[in-house]
Amino acid sequence: MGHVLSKVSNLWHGFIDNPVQVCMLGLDSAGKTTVLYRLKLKESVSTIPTVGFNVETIEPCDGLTLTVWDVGGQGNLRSLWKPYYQSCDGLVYVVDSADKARFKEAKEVLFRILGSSDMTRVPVLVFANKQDLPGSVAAVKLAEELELTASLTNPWYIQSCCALTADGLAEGFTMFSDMLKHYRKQRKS
Ligand SMILES: Nc1nc2c(ncn2[C@@H]2O[C@H](COP(=O)(O)OP(=O)(O)O)[C@@H](O)[C@H]2O)c(=O)[nH]1
Ligand SMILES: [Mg+2]
Repeated sequence: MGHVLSKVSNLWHGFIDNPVQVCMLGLDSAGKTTVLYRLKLKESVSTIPTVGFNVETIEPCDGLTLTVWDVGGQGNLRSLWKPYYQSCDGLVYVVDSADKARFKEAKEVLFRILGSSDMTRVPVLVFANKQDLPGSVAAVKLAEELELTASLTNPWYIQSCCALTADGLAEGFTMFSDMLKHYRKQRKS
């Protein structure tokens, strides 16, 4: 586990001068908080628990701030989230790959988020989480279910993972940090 965490930490050293703000979203119970605790290298998980609005922010390593909250079931995007969206350089979207009944909701919510003008062209990493569960759907199949290939115009990557064991997390964040670096270069030029 320690090896995985230090690998993830090393990825962000290139961002120290200009830190990256990443939003991690997903339906409730997708596994976001579990991912968060796998990345909690340093101190400081701060939580704002308000009814129906639960935001966690951590700085797992220098150069990276992760802000995490549950989405879904709320209709419109809440105005309370606006400040987080506006400062967001990238999106990590966590999906429970075994919860087939909610794939449609997960897809609709993802596209609603990316429909916000602040999110145009930001890189998206989708974690196909809970791969250890029987009946979980493989990442390729989940990409179809979520219509990523057909409809997603942002740069994206899907990574299968198991947040409980941390399998796949370092791989996903490696790809994601490359996408973020590329995105920054493009924005500058
Ligand atoms: N089997 C399995 N359970 C997981 C995995 N990731 C999270 N969980 C469980 O799913 C439940 C919801 O996880 P949590 O991180 O609280 O989801 P959140 O609502 O998105 O923050 C908890 O019981 C976790 O232990 C995983 O990869 N495999
Ligand atoms: Mg949570």
